[in-house]
Amino acid sequence: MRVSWGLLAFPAAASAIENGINGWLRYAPLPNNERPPNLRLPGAIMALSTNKTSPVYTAGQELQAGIKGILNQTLPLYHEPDEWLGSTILVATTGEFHGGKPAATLADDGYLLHVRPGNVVILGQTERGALYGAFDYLSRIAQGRFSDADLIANPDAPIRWVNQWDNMDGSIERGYAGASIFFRNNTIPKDLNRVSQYARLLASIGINGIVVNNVNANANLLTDANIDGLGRIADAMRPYGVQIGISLNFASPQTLGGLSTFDPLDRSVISWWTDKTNRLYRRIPDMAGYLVKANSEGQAGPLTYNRTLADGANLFAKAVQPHGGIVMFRAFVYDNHINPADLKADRAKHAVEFFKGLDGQFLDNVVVQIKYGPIDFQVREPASPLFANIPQTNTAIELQITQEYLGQQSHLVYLAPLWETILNFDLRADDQPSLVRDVVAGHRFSNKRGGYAGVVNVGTNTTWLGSHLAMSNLYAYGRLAWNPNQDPQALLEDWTRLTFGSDPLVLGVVTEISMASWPAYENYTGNFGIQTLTDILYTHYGPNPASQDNNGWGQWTRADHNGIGMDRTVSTGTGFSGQYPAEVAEKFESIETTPDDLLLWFHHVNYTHVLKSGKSVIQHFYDAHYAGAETAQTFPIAWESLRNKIDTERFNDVLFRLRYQAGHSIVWRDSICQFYYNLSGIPDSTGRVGKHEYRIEAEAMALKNYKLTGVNPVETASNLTAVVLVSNHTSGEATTKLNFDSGKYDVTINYFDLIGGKAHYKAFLNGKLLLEWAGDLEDKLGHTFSTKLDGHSATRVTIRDVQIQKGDVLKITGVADGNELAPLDYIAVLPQGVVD
Ligand code: GCW
Repeated sequence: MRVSWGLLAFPAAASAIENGINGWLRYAPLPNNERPPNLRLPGAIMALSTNKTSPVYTAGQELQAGIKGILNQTLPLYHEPDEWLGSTILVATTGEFHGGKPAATLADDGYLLHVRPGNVVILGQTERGALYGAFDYLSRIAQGRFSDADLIANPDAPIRWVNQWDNMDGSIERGYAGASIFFRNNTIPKDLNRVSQYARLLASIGINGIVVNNVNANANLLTDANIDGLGRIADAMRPYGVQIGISLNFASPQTLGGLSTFDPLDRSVISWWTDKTNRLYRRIPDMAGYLVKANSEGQAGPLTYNRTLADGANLFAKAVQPHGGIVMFRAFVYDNHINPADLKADRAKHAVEFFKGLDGQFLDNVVVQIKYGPIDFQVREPASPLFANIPQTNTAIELQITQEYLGQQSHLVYLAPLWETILNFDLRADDQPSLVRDVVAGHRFSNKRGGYAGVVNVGTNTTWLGSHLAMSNLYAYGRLAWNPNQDPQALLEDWTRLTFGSDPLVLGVVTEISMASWPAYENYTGNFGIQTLTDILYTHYGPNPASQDNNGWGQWTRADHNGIGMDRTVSTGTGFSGQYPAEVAEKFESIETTPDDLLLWFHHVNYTHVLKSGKSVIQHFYDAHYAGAETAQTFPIAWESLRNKIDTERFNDVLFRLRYQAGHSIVWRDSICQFYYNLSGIPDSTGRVGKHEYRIEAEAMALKNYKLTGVNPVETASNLTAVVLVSNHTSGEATTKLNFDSGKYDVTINYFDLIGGKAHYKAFLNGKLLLEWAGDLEDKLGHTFSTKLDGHSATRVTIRDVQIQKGDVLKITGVADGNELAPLDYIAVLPQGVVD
């Protein structure tokens, strides 16, 4: 009898401190009051597979560990039917259970769950389906849901992948949580424990594939040694049913193979790729396939040889076809040297221009992977019209879990509501309902393949994404890819219960701040579809609205003294709106029928243009920025109400980030408002912009060893000026008298925190130390923003509840470190309840 009582190394290895490593799979003990009094669990777990790499085998171990963690009951685990004749939690494939026959009601990867007291049956159509069923059952009991269940769950789409933008040197493009778990020093590390743990998280939300390296791919991935390393990655993920794929560099036959060409129709190139593919499949027989970024942002591609993008995709499709693999071919193809003076030029049009004519030319194991919007993961975009333009082609939607343009995990932005607006966007192809989610699942145009690709970019940080709260995005992504019909708030609540427990207060606060976060971020960054207004020429993080225009990247806003927005109409603009099917095109063609939230995406209007709300565009811009920043101020306060309800480690980490976000939202608000005020000359009708009655500018303080400096862009410093120490081996002081009525205030100090130094600061009131801190956000937030004084590095600390008498003296001392000259911008002395 092979009975196993052992617990797996990491599931439910309830870590002493909550460092995030188990994500939502903590299997934390369920409080007594959430357990049914007469809970009758079956006597054993029966996982019908003896193959240790089978997800069914994994499901057995996971059930055992989960039940132990959640309910503190150790059930024996068996793998063969005759080993135990009592009541069971049975987990198996339908084939194994029904003597080789799959169940007619189940799709690939689908599962059936039958729960009764003392009897649980979990059947998967595939081995991984069985594991998904086990995770579903565990999720129920972890959330205290013990009711009987009879359900069949089928995935909406077959492709539910994640992409990692990991480089072989161990860095991650647009990753904000440390180094790669897949690569180090141009090779694959020996210890792949984190890779298995990642696969476990992915499997628990129904993800069945992962592309492990950056789309800006390195040809050296294909050396024999690295192919073996990829094999080890696949081995680590296989027990969780997560198949690996890789990104290819189109020029590899030349750069790695030494051929004179990488022409996709050249015989030697075809056989080079065929050989590489065969080697890969020899080591990884279940490899999912390839992902290709070609002729985009400097990447090589077939256009170099006057071959079509379809020729390029089909080259790989033929190579993987005998192995059952697929090719995800990215539609992110555009010219990044377009002429801003050309009023017809429009990057948003490029994907359709490149791909529409190729419809029907892709082999059937090619899937065109399309970013959700026509530009690039912006805070608000219409759905890409390409979804409606290539009906004979398999498509997948590309979403970003990593928050490249959306606060880089240093701002809380719960993204599922954004994804929902895109997935529910009705393209009205042929005047028929054509929701994006039905297109990518293959339902709308009867395509066989299709689905979802989410750019995740987890790193070595124990929180995976760099922030505990950001994990709700990964969780929701997987669940939506499985079934896009689910409510983002319900998904968030599931995640919260699994991550923090079922305390209604905790649930309430996490739900409230997360659901408010995307609208707030949109409000304090860029409104009406103008894009996020991040610095697109540098790190895509802080404000720099001018960076969007007058360059070849094509993320233009066309803002000038009089107006703002891209005219993308057919009648007077770039013609982009005409890429949508007629009904949608017509709606966006006219200002009257374009929804306000996409107004500036489709139209150029004067700042004085009056919206449906009765407000002018510029006044709405000002108001939205104030409202968004005000909402962000409530996040840390709401979170603080959970002190003692959440373990200290996660409580403090989240609190630090939410306070940081509240401060940076003010930087955003002021920079954007100031920028458009400078440009338009139209004042805020309520007089807030540029006037700050509670602020004292650093340049107006008595300065010792400090000098005035400008910042770039200018609007990212209050009053357009900051101060820095006179040299990098010195310290200095900024002192001011506080002429505010006596009372209790929150004192904020706005400064800049740069890469390249950790300056030291102290704030004193009448000589008494109030706060001491360092410019070390790079450690505290886990990633670095900028080497300069700008909208990325601008930040603030807040000292709460300071008792101030009129005439008190506030002094800040700064000690330089490295390149960080202890920069200061201003202080604000805020009466209780006042948002600066
Ligand atoms: O938005 C741009 C990102 C690049 C990324 C590219 C892409 C991986 O800034 O970092 O490259 O999109 O999606 O290919």
